[in-house]
Amino acid sequence: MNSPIVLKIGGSIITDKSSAVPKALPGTIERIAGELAGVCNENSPLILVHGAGSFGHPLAKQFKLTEQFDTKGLIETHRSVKSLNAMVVDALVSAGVPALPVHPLSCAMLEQGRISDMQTAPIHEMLNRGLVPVLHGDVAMDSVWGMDILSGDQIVPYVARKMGAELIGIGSNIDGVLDNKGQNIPEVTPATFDGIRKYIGGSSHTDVTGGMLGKVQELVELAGKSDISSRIFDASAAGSIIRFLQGETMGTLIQKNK
Ligand code: IP8
Repeated sequence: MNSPIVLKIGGSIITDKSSAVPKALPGTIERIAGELAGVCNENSPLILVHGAGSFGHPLAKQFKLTEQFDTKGLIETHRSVKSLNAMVVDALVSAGVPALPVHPLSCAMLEQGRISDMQTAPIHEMLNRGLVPVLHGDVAMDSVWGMDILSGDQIVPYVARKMGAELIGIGSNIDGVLDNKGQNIPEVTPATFDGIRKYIGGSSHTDVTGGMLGKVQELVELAGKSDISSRIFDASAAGSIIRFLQGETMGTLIQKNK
């Protein structure tokens, strides 16, 4: 099997993140499914991860899920993100992509908010069989805290390492990492990260998992301890996902020190 690509589509792309109640953007979900249908084949294995957007963050905030265990909050938030995942998987299957849902709640264990164990054998076998596993930001059980939020931003580097991926794509609603003048920074390495972290913001909407800074931090850490590069790009424009998968230089590349 060729090395898989792990692609995360942000919740800000597939949902209206400014909404306090779950609001999907079906047209965008269909557009992305169509783009993936055009480029997916058994020679280029793909693992898809999507964010929770307005299906997860407002509920997580309402039930204070980053601070406390809450049975109703746990159940309602999982049901909500699962319904978004079903929309994404349904759109992919309708477009001809052999996609299957993988719910992190059911296969990952956390210890103080970090993944301590994740059952990835089914994902591996799906890839072997030409299927596209679709994971998502979720709630998960935690051996110390009982539960916590598991961001897709943490799932992506974990799965990339376990599955031997060499490339990660993060489709966001902005053009990668921007400096204090709003200009794109084409490349970030562990060595340059400290100098630019002050420019990197959180999210403009309700986001319990750290926005852009949270993403970049995860990916810089990964680049520091592996050969895995990540590209953060603007996935809101039509054709952007195809261009990323075809290897176009866009957004910000995060890679190890030169
Ligand atoms: O949108 C967050 O996942 P993310 C998951 O990938 C929840 O950070 C439940 C808010």
